This record gives sequence, C-alpha cells and structure tokens, in this order.
Amino acid sequence: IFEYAPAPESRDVVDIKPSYGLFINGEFADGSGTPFKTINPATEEKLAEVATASSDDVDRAVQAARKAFGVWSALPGAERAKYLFRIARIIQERARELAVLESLDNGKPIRESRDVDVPLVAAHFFYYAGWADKLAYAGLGGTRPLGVAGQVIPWNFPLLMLAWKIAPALACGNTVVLKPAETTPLTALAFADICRQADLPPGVVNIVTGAGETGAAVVGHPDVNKVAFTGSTEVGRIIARAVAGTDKKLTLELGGKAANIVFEDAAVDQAVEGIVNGIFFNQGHVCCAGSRLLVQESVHEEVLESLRRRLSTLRLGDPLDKNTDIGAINSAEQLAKIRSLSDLGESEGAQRWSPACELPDKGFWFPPTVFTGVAQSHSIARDEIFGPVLSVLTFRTPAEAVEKANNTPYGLSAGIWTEKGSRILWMADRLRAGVVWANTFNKFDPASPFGGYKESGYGREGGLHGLEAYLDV
Ligand code: TXE
Repeated sequence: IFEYAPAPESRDVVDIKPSYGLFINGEFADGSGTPFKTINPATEEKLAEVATASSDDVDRAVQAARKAFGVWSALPGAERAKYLFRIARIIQERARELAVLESLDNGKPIRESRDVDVPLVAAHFFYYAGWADKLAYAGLGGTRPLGVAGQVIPWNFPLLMLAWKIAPALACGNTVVLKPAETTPLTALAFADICRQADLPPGVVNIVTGAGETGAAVVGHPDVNKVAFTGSTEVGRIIARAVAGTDKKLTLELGGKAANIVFEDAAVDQAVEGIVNGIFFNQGHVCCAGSRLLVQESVHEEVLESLRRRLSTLRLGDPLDKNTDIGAINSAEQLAKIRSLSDLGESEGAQRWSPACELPDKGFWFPPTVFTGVAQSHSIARDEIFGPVLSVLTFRTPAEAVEKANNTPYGLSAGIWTEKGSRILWMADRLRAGVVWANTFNKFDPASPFGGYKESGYGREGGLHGLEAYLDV
C-alpha cells in the first residue's frame, strides 16, 4: 500500500482551475463570502481563487452532514469500508496529481509529498477502512458514532491532516464538515472530487474553505457534535473556550518543542541523519519537529561538526525538483515569524550558523539554521518556531537530559539516540511526550496513535485510540 507513482516532477499532471467553490452535499457551490487567492509560496504566483464560506454556507454544510448522518451511520460497517477502500485506491491512482498539487500549494519538496504525504494518506484510508466492520473486535462493540464532526486543519500537511481527521470519522459512521487552512485549500478540494468519484453518498463529506471566521463558524455550529482541531496552541485555546459549556466532544493537536536527545554512545552518522530529518523535513513546519537538539557534552563537537557537514549538502529550491531537500516556507506570515524568532535568538546571545546557500529571488525562503550556545531561558529554546531552525543544548547525565527535555509547556514528541536498549526504556518512561522515537525520528504509521501531553493538546489520532475520538461507548 506504500507504492507510489514514479517521478511526478511535472506540473502538467495537475489541472488547476481558475476558481473553486465549496463542496456541500456532494456538489461544488459558490460561497457567499469574498473569495481569496491561494498562491505558490515558491514563486508567489496565484494558483487559484477559492470561495469563502460564510456562516450561512457553513450552516448548509452542517445540515447536509446532519441529513447524511442518518443514512451513513445506518450502513453496515462493511458497506462504509467499501467506500473508504475505494477512496484509498483512487488516492493511489491520482497520487502523482495530488503530490504535485500539494507541493505547488504548500511549498514542500515533491520527494516528500510523493514519498511520505500521499502514501500515508492512502495508508490511513486503507487502515480505517479495515476497522469499519470490526469495531466489535476492537473492544468497541455497542458503540455508536457521535454525529456531525466539525474538523479544522492546518497548512503543514494539508492532505495528510485531512486523512487523519476524515478516515476515522467516516469509519465509525460520522459525517464531516472540514475546513482546510486558507493557504492550502487545493488538495482538500481535489479530495472532494475524489469523494464524488467514489460515489460517496452526498453530505457525508463537506469541505468549506475560508479563513479563521469560517473555522469558528464550524466549531460554533450548534448541530456539530464533535470538534477536531490541529493548529496553533493559541487558536486551540480559543476553540476549547468556544466548545466549553456545550455537549460537543473535542480533540486538539497543537504545538510542540520536541527534544532530540543524542547520547555519547549513539551511532553519530545515523543520529545526524535523524537530527536533519527531525528539524528540516517539511522546512520544520512539523508540530512534532525535533527543534531542540540535546547532545551529551562529550560528543557535542563531533556531532556538530558532522551536522554542519551534512547541512552543507542539502539542496534548497524548486519544490517540484525531485532533488530538492528543502522547499519554500508556506507563507509570508510564517517567514516573518521565523525571521523574527531567529533574530531574537541572536540578540539573546546564541550563535547562529547556516550553510552557504543561495535563496531564490521570488517566493518565501529560509536557510537551514543552527543555533549553538543556547540557554534554556532563550526564546529559541522555548517558543515553537515552526521553521528550519535548530537550537542546540547540551547535557551530562540521562537525568539532566530528561529534565531539560521536559522543561517545556509542550509534550508532543521526543527522540532518543543511543545503542543502549535499557536506556531507551528508562528515558521513554520519563519523557512527557505523546510519542517517543528511538534511533529514528518523524516516523508515522496509521496504526500508531499520535497526540500530545500538556499544551500540545489532548486526544489521539491514528490507531485504535483514533477511533475512540469518534465514538460514544
Ligand atoms: O495557525 P492557526 P497559523 C503553529 C505554528 C505556526 C502558528 C501559526 O507555530 O507558526 O501555529 O500558524 C483555523 N476558530 N502551528 O496561524 O491560526 C485556520 O483558518 C476556528 C502548529 O496557520 O492555528 C486554519 O485552518 N478555526 C500546527 C487552522 O485554524 C480557526 C500547525 C490553523 O491555523 C480560528 C499549524 C478560529 N478562531 C500551525 N482561527 C501544528 N500543531 O501542527 C484560525 N483558524
């Protein structure tokens, strides 16, 4: 199921229309708000105009989902599975188009959208299709779906976040109104077309585009029974307040400031690959990015030297070039945020380093950046930068590594690099993070639950636990 089409670096495989509507009750429809444009962040060229859903449009979408819920939830699980399998297969068939579209709208390297995002999207639909008729075997017999799920997602993995939200919701018998991020709506609209191609009953999936107000209308709609959000901790708090005092169920997947912890006995070359993947994958636009490197003092110099050498080989540029390692920053706003937090790091006294690399004239770009001499009190050690910026700290003992790794309001992920199995278990037990990787980083699997502790949110997506979020026992 992880097969993909070869080398889709040509833009010709996508047919982007000048304008897009909302997807409500199985049809594309105009929105009543002012349309917005979505651009290619690597060139700043306009890709398309996209409709803005007003609260009336959101209401139509929720009513369509409510009506479809009766039909969809009454289907035997095996019937729902058929649709999900069909969707998964169409995603595979249209993999080239989806990968190119994702890279154009988001700025991520085609190698990532082709080899990671799109295969994982298909895998999620296959995985949850498999559960749709087996809920009883998962200890979930006697459960029922919640109703209409209102889902709001971010721009860093547009199609993958959609899959994480929609696949389990549908498998359990819920219907969906989903709002993609305003800078990356195109693959969600392509997914709407896939739902039509799969003959999914009208209203089971509805896609409403727009900015934060549209998201707020989805979250606040009285006929929405379940809210699922991935995005900033700030907006997560607003949503938690909006849902408080209602009977809606809520799951939140928010920010992170993960520690990637390298012990002196680690295989250095392998660890360096993991550090690079941990923070420079997807330009660091990853909630579980390994944005703090904690390295044992005795190997600090060796690891940094090797890291600098490796970073000097990374290729930054055209996201559609299959040799590109680092693509464009998703938006001017995000670039401004990365710049200002990096400048702050420098003014607070940390040393900044980037490999020699030329940035294209047009578009939004930021070079891979490493800060050394970082103290825990520095903002670059505390705030989520959400860009290709690594802060390096040191430690002497495992206990000190745990203390520093946990010294953050977030708790989404962590990485450990050591040859000692007993140390991995000792550390994993003490790290307050929803996922702990050992001798690898940023590995995802639909069967593995994902989610955070503390201010990284609550609830889990993926695996069996991902089903619980969409069922009442
Ligand atoms: O996120 P927002 P932004 C972090 C990251 C980044 C920062 C800001 O640090 O720099 O957040 O990014 C919708 N009610 N993450 O501004 O605003 C919005 O339209 C309902 C981490 O892009 O949280 C979009 O669809 N919805 C993160 C979605 O929320 C609202 C991924 C996320 O946007 C809303 C993204 C409202 N009041 C950013 N306001 C992660 N955990 O992966 C906005 N939205």
